[in-house]
Amino acid sequence: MKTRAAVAVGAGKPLEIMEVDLEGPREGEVLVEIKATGICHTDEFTLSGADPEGIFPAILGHEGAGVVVDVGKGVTSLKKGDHVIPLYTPECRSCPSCLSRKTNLCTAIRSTQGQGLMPDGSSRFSIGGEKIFHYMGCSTFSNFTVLPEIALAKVNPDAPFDKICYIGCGVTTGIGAVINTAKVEIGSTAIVFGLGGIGLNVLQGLRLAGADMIIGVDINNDRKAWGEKFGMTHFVNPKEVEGDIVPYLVNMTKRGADQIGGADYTFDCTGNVKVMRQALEASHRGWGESIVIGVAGAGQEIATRPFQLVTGRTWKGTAFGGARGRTDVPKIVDWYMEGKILIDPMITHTLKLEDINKGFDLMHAGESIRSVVVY
Ligand code: NAD
Ligand code: AHE
Ligand code: ZN
Repeated sequence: MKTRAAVAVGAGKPLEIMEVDLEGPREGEVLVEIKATGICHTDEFTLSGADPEGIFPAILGHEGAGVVVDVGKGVTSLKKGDHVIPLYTPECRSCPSCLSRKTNLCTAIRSTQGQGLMPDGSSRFSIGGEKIFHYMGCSTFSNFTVLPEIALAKVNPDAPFDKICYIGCGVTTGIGAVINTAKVEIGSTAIVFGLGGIGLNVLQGLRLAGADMIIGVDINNDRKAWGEKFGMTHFVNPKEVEGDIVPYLVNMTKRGADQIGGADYTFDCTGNVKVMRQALEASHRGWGESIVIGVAGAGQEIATRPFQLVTGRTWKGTAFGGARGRTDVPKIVDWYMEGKILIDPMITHTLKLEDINKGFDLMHAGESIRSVVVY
């Protein structure tokens, strides 16, 4: 069949809208009509050429929602008409990682996914017989796409596609980082670095978890008002702080008789390795945990004095907020439908596929929180 898609033809080049050939689902695979897709900073990261796994030409996009159109042989958990959210972190429930119960990082198809291919090592996308690569196993910048059954979460059919697509990455990553990875307790203090599409969801996760002091840090002053909508209690713009921001934040979080300072939990939602260091060092001596969410480019490394860890701080990372997609994503959709979490205000722009490059421009300019393409 033919599908309309925004194709990433090369690093740093605008996406090109094209008619692409799409082969139907093979065994264990599902054909999905994508109804809406968010644009995440990770799409921009790969398009920029910074992603060591980036390959071109590819169809990017990993934050979608849609409807099952056809299923391949052997598919048992999904049928035509089901509403689904694609999962870049699948959940096979039978690989050593899934069975460990210690991680959400299912390994069933990770190696082919990283090569832009389906689990059998081939691509379903092509133009004139020339292969186009899949991306993060999802390729939601195509109106129709094929995914493995284990990479689809079946969700409430009443939920609006143009909002719940955001649960395919940003919402789940931010809230999950708080609940699944950090396991934040009531009354905690927290600092969130970067108040974009992920950071605001960390804020709303912290509010849900009952954190007390929630400091937001961003170089864009417009993000102060945004943070306040989602539970932030204090805002700091590092550009307006004289000297090192770490002692400034430690001082702000001083509590108790010893007046040591530092937050119980800190989160990097910028992808900047210098900020990751600041986040670790602004966490509390003895027990502070710093969660790395941001994704940094090829060749980038994090550094700190080992003393920071010797004195009891923990550096952790999280992918997809530690969520087990097929199990947790339907529940997060229900939380949205029940009004427990907010999504609508964060979707600042809705675009047609033809205008998808505008979504990237808005992100670069710091003008959008989330742009969503509706097919
Ligand atoms: P975004 O562009 O919407 O937001 C980034 C925010 O960081 C912006 O508000 C920006 O002003 C702020 N910022 C930039 N530099 C800063 C600095 N030096 N100090 C403080 N703030 C700064 O991006 P997003 O969609 O929220 O994604 C954030 C990061 O998370 C990206 O690196 C993305 O690739 C990554 N990500 C990771 C996962 C995961 O599973 N680990 C999932 C989704 C996104
Ligand atoms: N290809 C990159 C890795 C990028 C990365 O870490 N991706 C996150 C999801 S970001 C979603 O917006 C992730 O899931 N990581 C776990 C995994 O298995 O990729 C690189 O640096 O090579
Ligand atoms: Zn993402």
